[in-house]
Amino acid sequence: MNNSKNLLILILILSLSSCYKEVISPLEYNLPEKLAPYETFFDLPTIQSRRENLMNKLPVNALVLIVTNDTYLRNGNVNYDFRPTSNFYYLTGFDEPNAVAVIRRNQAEANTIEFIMFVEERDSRMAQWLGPVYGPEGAIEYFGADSAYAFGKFGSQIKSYLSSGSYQSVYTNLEDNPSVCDSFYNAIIDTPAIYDLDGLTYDLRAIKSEIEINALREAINVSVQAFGEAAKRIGHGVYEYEVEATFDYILGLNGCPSTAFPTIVASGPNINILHYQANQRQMLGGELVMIDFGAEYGYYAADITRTFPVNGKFSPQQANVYNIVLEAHRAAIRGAAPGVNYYDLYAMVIDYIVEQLLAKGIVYGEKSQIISSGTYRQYIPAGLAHCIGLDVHDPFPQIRPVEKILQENMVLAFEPHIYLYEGDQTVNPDYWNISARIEDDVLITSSGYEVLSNRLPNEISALEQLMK
Ligand SMILES: [Mn+2]
Repeated sequence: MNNSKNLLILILILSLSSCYKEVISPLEYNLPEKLAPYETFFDLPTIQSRRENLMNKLPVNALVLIVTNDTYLRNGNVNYDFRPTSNFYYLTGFDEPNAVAVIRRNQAEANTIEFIMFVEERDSRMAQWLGPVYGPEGAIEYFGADSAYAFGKFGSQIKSYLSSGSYQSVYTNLEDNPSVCDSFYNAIIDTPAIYDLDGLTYDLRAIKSEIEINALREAINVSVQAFGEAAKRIGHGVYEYEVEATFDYILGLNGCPSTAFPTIVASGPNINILHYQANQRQMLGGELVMIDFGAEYGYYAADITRTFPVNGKFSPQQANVYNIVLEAHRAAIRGAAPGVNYYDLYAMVIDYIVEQLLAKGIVYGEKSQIISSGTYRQYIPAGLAHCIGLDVHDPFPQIRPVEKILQENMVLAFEPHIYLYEGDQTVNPDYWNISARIEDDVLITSSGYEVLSNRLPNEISALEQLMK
């Protein structure tokens, strides 16, 4: 379907251009070739070992079929920027659309793994308009494919793999790409047993390799630098989007093509919208502004939040709330180490925050009642931490209902917070719209933790200094 979409675009382009009256023929001049994957992000042995680790979890007669994102229309002839599906990228390192990969055990020798790719063919006319692609040749040369075919051959090939009778089960994320899903079901004769691939891949992705940790460090360092610039931009009368623009500028200067998620610059009452992203409001002195930003580097996501006073100085009430969050943040990170249950840290943070909110007269009520009834969720609506990686909310394996165990080489964003909504009768009105979140990115090490974003301060005096 994508091939036909591209062909339609090509025909449209050719029909609009008076130069081409003849049948499409190869170009008679040279175009740049696509460069090899940039080695900072791409390590073939690492990616091959991921495929081996996956196949070791599966029965011998399993076939893995993994698809990547489709391209999506934005408007007119313009598509949204393509970004590969994280699981596909993790197992292939390949970042073009219109691609499918098959991983299976060799029928003759079950201990060897066969990796087959279906990718867009090299086509000089398409390359003239859209740039070069790797093609099946590049899939073999750079990505370690044992064999590679044109994307359009996927249907006939998968039909032959499955009708051979050697592969009884298919592990797949087909639903991530509806057009490939359609061509799969149109091609096959008997439907095999289909299993979800995502869960298996998530378990592997939770523990980061050195190359992944380095990509995260880079994304975090760029984000820290951007926070430093953005902090100086904040002030009375400044629009939220001006602060967002500072982030985008620093990110672009550092070779990050995108943020990892839409930047949140939430001032005044907007602070209480957890994933606010309109960023259109003019901020006023005396308010707080909560900023949640993360650069994406080599497809790895940073995720950092700071809360600033718009006029550069926290009021006593703002400082009260902020310092409760800061203490909770420090205590949670101090408790992070391999073998620790995430839910134990979360319970500790809830207990501390509720106790402090009551002790300082910020909310009304009784501690055990607020906790046991779940009322605390008014003030602490989100979780304490999540993993980061190829996705900003990366997989964090759930062992049992209340058991998520920290392990060495996991990377987590810790983000304790307090939200105090305007009109909430359980909250002292002096504190309405005084909300705060502090988020830092933390590597779990063999003996404890390393705060990867620690070059960005989070205590009040240092934040105020940063804004000058
Ligand atoms: Mn986060």
